[in-house]
Amino acid sequence: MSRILTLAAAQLGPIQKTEPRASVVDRMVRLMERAHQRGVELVVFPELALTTFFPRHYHEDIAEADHWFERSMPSPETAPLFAAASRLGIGFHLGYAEIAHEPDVAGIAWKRRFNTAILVAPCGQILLKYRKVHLPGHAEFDPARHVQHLEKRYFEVGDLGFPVIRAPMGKLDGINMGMMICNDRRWPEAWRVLGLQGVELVMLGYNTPTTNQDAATQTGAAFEAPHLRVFHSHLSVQAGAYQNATFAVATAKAGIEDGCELFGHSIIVNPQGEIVAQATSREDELITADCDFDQCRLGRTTIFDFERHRRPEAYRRIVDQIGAISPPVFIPR
Ligand code: CDV
Repeated sequence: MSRILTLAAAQLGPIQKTEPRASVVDRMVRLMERAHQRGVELVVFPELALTTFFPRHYHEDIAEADHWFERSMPSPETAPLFAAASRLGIGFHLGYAEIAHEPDVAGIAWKRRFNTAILVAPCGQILLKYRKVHLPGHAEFDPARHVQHLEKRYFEVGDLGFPVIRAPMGKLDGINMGMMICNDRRWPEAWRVLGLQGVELVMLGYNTPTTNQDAATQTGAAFEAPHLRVFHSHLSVQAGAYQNATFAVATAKAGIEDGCELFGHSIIVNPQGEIVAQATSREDELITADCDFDQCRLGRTTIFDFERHRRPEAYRRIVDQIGAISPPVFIPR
């Protein structure tokens, strides 16, 4: 018997700095309604889906950026998403900036900021929360850059690891679902930690500029052609899905936002690493696929049967070391 779930990536076109949350949420509800008409059971929205990608904007006082963050979920502004989910019987994944008042590792409670994603069941219950681990960019204003990328200024490194939940979704009794956010998709370690929990569906949102701004500052970085930006994004998701025998939904924000171009190209990928649906616009766009989760079985019982073939004793460097250490120069006898 097949285990089919109809999934959607709900790509969002640009959200300008001035667009109010209520208008964005309204766009998202429209996408959920279209998803429902197409029989979708789970919708994946992008990273920081409720606002412009604000880490491109510098605030000297970090507290001035607080208006980009959510203090509760749901909130009066996001409640229509939860209401639409329960009215339409659809689960959803949402990326947003989170302010949490929580103790840190030292046990001291303070105001903390994370780049967060949640998975919400059709009944409105939050099933799973993830906080972005791999924060790209920089913490201080960089005058050499055309566009800032201040994720390291506005967010703490996520403290929830890479969790997976097994829960009912759509007509399925149980499916193993995990999340990552944007830059995480480029790190095979993130995929494998999810893979080691038997993940069958990885959901991720992204905001990726068409131009590599780090390279654009000419700080010694080489040129990267714009078409390679899409290639590397897809390569990462397709490889991660294949090597962990999982479906993946990667949903973009797209188009020209506050004068900065985001490349879009949202995709749904099967456990063979094939793209089964791809967005073609830079607007709000819904792409869907009927995904048979029995397709996860082939990889995980053959080439990627972890129990039989993994050799963790040979992987120690992955956890013991952070940066690369070259071997000493070979000296011929
Ligand atoms: N939002 C992101 O994490 N964006 C990064 C960019 C900066 C390279 C990404 O990996 O797509």
